[in-house]
Amino acid sequence: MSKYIFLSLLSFCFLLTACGEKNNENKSIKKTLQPEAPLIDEEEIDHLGITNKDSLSAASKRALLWPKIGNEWFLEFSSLKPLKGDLAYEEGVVRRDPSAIIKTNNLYYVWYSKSEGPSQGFGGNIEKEKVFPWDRCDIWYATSKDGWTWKEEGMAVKRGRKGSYDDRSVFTVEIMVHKDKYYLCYQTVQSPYNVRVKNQVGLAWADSPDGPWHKLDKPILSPADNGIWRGTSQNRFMVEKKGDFDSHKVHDPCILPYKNKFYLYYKGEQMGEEITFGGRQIRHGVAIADNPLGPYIKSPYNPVSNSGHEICVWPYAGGIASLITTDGPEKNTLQWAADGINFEIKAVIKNAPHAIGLNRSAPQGDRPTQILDWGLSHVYNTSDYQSIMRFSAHPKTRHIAKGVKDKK
Ligand code: AAL
Repeated sequence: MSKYIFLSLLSFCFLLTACGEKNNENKSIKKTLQPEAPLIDEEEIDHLGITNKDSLSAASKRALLWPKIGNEWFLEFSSLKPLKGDLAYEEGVVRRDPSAIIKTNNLYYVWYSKSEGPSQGFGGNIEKEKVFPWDRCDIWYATSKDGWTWKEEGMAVKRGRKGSYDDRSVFTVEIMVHKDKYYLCYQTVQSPYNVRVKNQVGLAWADSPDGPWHKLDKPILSPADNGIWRGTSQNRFMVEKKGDFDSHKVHDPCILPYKNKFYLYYKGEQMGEEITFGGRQIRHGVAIADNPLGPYIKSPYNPVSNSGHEICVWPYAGGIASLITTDGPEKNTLQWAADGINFEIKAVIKNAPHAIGLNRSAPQGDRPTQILDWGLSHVYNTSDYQSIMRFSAHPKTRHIAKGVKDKK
């Protein structure tokens, strides 16, 4: 293939990739890759360490298509540390999926899923036993002066009456504070908890972080209703039609006040989920409301991620930042969307903690990842029992050998 044809193709690929993007970094690459001179930026060739620009490997061709981004989003996580007091690991008890941490009256607050006893899976008696550690949970909360030693204060939101949409479990909670009111959004499941059960998202509000919590009568978010199961056996992979990315489950809800509206980010699970070249098919969506209590309308741009797991989002520089972990081809990336919808990769990271509870009281500094300096996560102490742990992270912009002074 002649150099001209290759570069034209490269430009075309780039234009497809970059379609709709407005940032300057991409404009400069676009300019670089257009067939008119300069065809390839010599500085970029040098930066990427390309030996011969007339013999580009597939990897070098891809690298030339990358947007030019700095390393200000790149960070490293340290190992998780155990908490003290009531949130230290307790055998026989599940405490998991911590909410964000808020600080009020000089106290940190966190909410989480809590249940007791082992899980039997779907092979046991699903009417009586727990199918997952997050089955038969209620939402509890704890407070702390220093973020290390926590006092469990009690239950915040309990499962609903038999027959209600949240009668089986309420779990994986997030907190939002807006205009002196407190909002908890969380997952709900109605009995029986079988593998085809569809879960929803509930919401409760209060005038104080200590409650009392007022639950809404109806869920604020439900799965898309456009998938079709094949047959009647309890098999979630057998479908006639998969439906939207969230046709089976809406998980990990998190509401952010944004642009005078309320953006409810969530994880979708699709009926007939497959394992792809990036692992599980998991994507995130957003539903937007004018009022914190809803109604929440799903964005027509959903899904807004093609990878990820638990939602971990925060406002930054007028847009929304998102940590994408665990599943899909873009797992282990930090992403940012100027409009809260169109996310772009800003850094590729490793060892991101699961189920992060962000420290929303962190100072709003210049660094995009300042909110990740410390926060909460959970670990599997055993397959039955999980406990909440503390993570920390630090930005990394230089690589320095031991004993060498950094003379930047
Ligand atoms: C987590 C979350 C949701 C799921 C379960 C508990 O990783 O995605 O909360 O339902 O696992």
